[in-house]
Amino acid sequence: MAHWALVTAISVLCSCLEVPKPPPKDALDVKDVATSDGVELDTICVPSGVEMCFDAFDNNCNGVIDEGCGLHTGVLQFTIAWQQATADVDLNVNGPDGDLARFDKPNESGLLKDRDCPGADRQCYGQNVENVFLSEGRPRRGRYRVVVRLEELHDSTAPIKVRLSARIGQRHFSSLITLEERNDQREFEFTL
Ligand SMILES: [Ca+2]
Ligand SMILES: [Ca+2]
Repeated sequence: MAHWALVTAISVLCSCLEVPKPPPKDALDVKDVATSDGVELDTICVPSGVEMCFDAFDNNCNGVIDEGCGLHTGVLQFTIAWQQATADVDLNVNGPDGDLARFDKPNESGLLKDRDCPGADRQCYGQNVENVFLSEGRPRRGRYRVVVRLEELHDSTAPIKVRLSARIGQRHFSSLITLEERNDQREFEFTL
């Protein structure tokens, strides 16, 4: 009995002295970034105040874009915003498997899209934001291709200025791009 009591006491002691595991190595190391010619990409977030909604910018630099605004977020997040109410700009994000993030269900990479603006019935009310985020699973390594494209001007006047921000783990990327005419697009590639 004394032996078992001793074993129990040791195991309790050991559980109390358990050394915490070191934090996992950052699996979201960004190995490479590429953009269309002439596109500037900021990689340092400079706080400008409290978070503002629907500007696709991490104003408070907490690593999350437009939080508290009804958008979904995740350790991967790609967001665009533009001012002209009727212009139709699309955010197309392909995961490492080459599959496009859609609305109905997560793609092979776990990416999901949660807004389509301006929307058929103008349901975005002039607050034009599109957002793609990691909805399930761990981020897959590989190349994420992000395309921002001016689909239709409708009665808006070109050029259309679009803010793109991306959150990749702890990394921040942001770019203000100018789409000059219908079908004009800019591309970004983030390789994890
Ligand atoms: Ca934020
Ligand atoms: Ca914001």
